Formats: sequence, C-alpha cells, structure tokens
Amino acid sequence: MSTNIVKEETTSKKASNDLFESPDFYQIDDLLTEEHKLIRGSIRDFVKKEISPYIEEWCQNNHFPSEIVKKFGDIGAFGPTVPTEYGGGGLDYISYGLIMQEIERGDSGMRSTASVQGSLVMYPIYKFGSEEQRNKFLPKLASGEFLGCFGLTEPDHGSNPSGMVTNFKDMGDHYLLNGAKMWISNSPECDIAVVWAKNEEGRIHGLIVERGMEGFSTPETHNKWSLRASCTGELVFDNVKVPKENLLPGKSGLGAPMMCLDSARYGIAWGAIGAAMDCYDSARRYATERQQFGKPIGSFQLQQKKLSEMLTEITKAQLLNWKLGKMMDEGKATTAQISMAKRNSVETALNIAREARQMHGGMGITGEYSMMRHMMNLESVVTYEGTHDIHLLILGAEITGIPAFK
Ligand code: TGC
Ligand code: FAD
Repeated sequence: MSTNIVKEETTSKKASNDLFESPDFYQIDDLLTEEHKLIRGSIRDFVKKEISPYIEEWCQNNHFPSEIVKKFGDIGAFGPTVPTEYGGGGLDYISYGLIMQEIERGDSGMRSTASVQGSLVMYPIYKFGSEEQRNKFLPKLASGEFLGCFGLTEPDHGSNPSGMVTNFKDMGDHYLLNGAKMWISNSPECDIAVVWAKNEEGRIHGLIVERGMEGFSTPETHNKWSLRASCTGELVFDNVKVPKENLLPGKSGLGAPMMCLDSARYGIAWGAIGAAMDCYDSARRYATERQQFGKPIGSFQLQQKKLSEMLTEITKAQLLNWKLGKMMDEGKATTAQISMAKRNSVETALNIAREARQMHGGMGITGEYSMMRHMMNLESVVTYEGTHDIHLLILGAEITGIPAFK
C-alpha cells in the first residue's frame, strides 16, 4: 500500500494556538495500524499549522483560502482511496475517515472542500469515467492543480434529486446542456464540475463541464452564516456545448450520484466526530481552568455530567465509524448503514457543540474558541448530503421495507 501523504509522528508542540488532544477513552487506537496513526498524525499537524491559526479570520471574513487547495493536494487529502496510478492515495477507508476527521476537527468547510473533491468529483470520474477521462482529470484533481465540484441539487429539487430538470440534448457531434444547480460547494472556484442531468429519454447521466465552456457560469452564494470558509454557489448552463467525450460512460440513473454520496456521507460520519472531539476537548480544558465560586467549574456535577455524556457519545460514534470503515473496505457497507452513521455523528456533534459552547459561558460566543463556528457549520452538515430527516427515512425504509419518501 502506498500513499503520497507525508508520514510523520504528530508533533503538537509545533502548534501555537491549537492545544487539541484527541479523546480515546476506549483505546480505539488499538484498532488502528501504525500507518493509520502516522497518516492521522501528519494531517493533525497540517491542520494545526495551516488551518487552526487562520480559520477564525477566514470565517469572520467569509474568505475561501484558495491556496489551501494546492496544500491539500500536497498532503494527499484529495482522493485518498483512488489508486496511486491516477494520483490518489491508494489507501483504505479507515485512512480516508481519519483524514476527514482531522480536517473537520479544524473546520467543516475545509473538510467540505476535501470531501467534495475526493468523493464527489474524483470518485465518479474514477468509477464511471473512461480511461481518457481518468488520465486527463484525476492527477490534476489529486494534486490540487484543479478544483472540482458536484452538481446534483437544483433550486426546486433538493431532497428529491430524481425530479431534476437540468437536461442535455444530443446534437450529433456534442451535447447541449441547459438548466441550473444550486448550493454547490466549491462552485465559484471550480475548474470542472461533475453535473448530473437528464437526457431526452429522462435518464440521468454525469457530464464533466469545464470552466471556460461558453454559457457556463458559477455565481457565488452570499450571506451564509455557516461554512463561511468554504465557497458555495450555483452552476448555470445556458446552451453549453459539452463535448461527447465528457459524458461519464460507466453508469447512468440516480444510482450513479447516489454511489458518490455513499462515499461522501461516510467521510462526513468521521468528519463530524472530528468537530465534536474539538468541542469536547476545549470544554474539558476550560472546565479545569475557569474558576467560579472559588473552584474550577469542572468541580460542579452539572458540568461533569455534560463532559461525561460528550465523551460517551464520541466513544460510541468512534466505534460505529471504525466498524463502518471496515465494512466499506470489504465492500459490504449498505446505504442505510452509512445513513445511520452520518445521522448519528452529525446529531452527536451538534449536541456537543451546543453543550460545549454553554460551558464556555460568554466566551463561548467569541472566536477565541471554536464551538460557535463548529455549531454554525454543523447546521449545513446536518442538511447537506441528505438531510437529517431523509437519513431517518432511509433507515425507516430499511427497517420496514416501506419507503416513506413520497
Ligand atoms: P429510489 O427510488 O430510492 O432510487 C432510485 C434509483 O437509484 C438507486 N439508488 C442507489 N444505487 C446505488 N447506491 C445508492 N446508495 C442508491 N440509492 C438509490 C435505486 O436502486 C434506484 O435504481 P433503479 O435502477 O431502480 O432506478 O430514489 P428516490 O427518488 O425515491 O429517492 C430516494 C432518496 C430520497 C433517499 C434519495 O434520493 C436521497 O438520498 N435524497 C437526498 C439527496 C441528497 O443527499 N443530496 C445531496 C446532494 S450533494 C451534497 O449535498 C454535497 S455537500 C458536500 C459538502 O460540501 O461536503
Ligand atoms: P428540501 O429538500 O426542500 O427540504 C426542506 C425540508 O423538508 C428539510 O427539513 C427536509 O428534511 C424536509 N423534507 C424533504 N422531503 C421530505 C420527506 N420526504 N419527508 C420528510 N421531510 C422531508 N448539493 C449538491 O448537489 N452539491 C453540493 O456541493 C452541495 N453543497 C452544499 C453546501 C451547502 C452549504 C448546503 C447548505 C447545501 C449543499 N448542497 C449541495 C445541497 C444539499 O444537498 C441540499 O440542501 C439538501 O439535499 C436538502 O435539499 P433542500 O435544501 O432543497 O431542502
């Protein structure tokens, strides 16, 4: 197994303002290989050095740091499970999960940038693309030379993507693409977009749309209170001529984008627990430092209850994620199992962010600490890649055999 990730032991002393220490109450590290731990350590160091010192300013200023794309490429954060011959990491799903966990420990918006590129752009090109498409796009996406985005959601079709109206017509020597996508991560800065659209028979296909194609624009979405260091926008297609060689030939139908979502939702299950771990760690430290009524607030039972419950929920989610990762590696994980983990992790993280913020009192609403930012970010995470309700319905359909979507 090989990887372009720089493997080195974590050196937390390098970090100036980021004191994060990872909770591992059930010795889950024993389930990881040395390679897993080295990968996690190198990404943790990267986050401490390249994200933590700047993230508050980026978010306050609603700034997407475009230089992070190349840096993510350099540390192997893009397409960890894609084979090395195409520039990917050639790693297993536990490694992928750990990378997402560490990046989202820094910020969910940064994880969005990485998981869209890996799971939603590189994955479909690798899985459904031609050899020419793989060779043309994957190495550039892996290195961060190119940034990609994934266009499934439309203004009138979010939870119900099969109702999409974006469409393309066969014009003989090219396709003519029309329609619009909304809420697209990375769109304003993207070099390419993997776009899902219907052909004249109403069958969904994936098309690679490239920056510079006439009639293709990517207006930015403004005034977000969430994921402020990630850029979000629309994709607008006004009679865009797409070369025929840009259609993904390997799979059609809604199942194709849904397979990409399985991979991305898996990454979110790990990522959200990274955010939860950051909030817990901050609250644990604050509880021993902050004094009220002549003693540390951590000496009060109410605060101990909060910390105990946070650690319990994080530990349960860590075990769930690890087992899911093993099933992903064996090709046995189902969509419903992934839904359970995504839903559980995001709910856990949101609850922990809120409790941890309260434990910091007034200081918790400032940018001195990360909880408020995580909390606002997680409102997007609980909505995208399938809302909390949709994942509950996916589980409900699995349990009863009765889909309740319509
Ligand atoms: P349904 O009838 O269930 O299925 C239609 C066809 O699709 C197939 N299929 C799958 N195939 C493979 N893997 C999966 N996971 C699949 N799920 C479905 C299914 O077998 C069927 O195939 P066929 O051949 O029989 O036609 O579809 P439905 O229309 O009832 O919808 C089901 C529903 C609601 C669960 C689904 O559409 C859904 O999950 N909706 C949520 C939409 C969503 O998650 N959107 C995410 C957009 S991307 C995003 O948010 C990126 S944010 C990234 C970031 O910034 O980090
Ligand atoms: P709707 O589908 O309109 O849902 C509104 C409410 O109704 C929700 O609470 C939902 O749970 C509920 N609801 C809907 N249907 C049902 C039902 N059958 N039963 C019960 N309740 C239901 N999309 C992409 O394609 N690519 C991206 O890169 C991307 N990035 C995003 C980034 C951000 C910051 C955000 C916020 C979204 C992003 N999305 C992206 C879109 C995201 O996937 C959608 O917002 C999400 O799928 C929900 O769709 P919607 O917003 O249209 O809500």
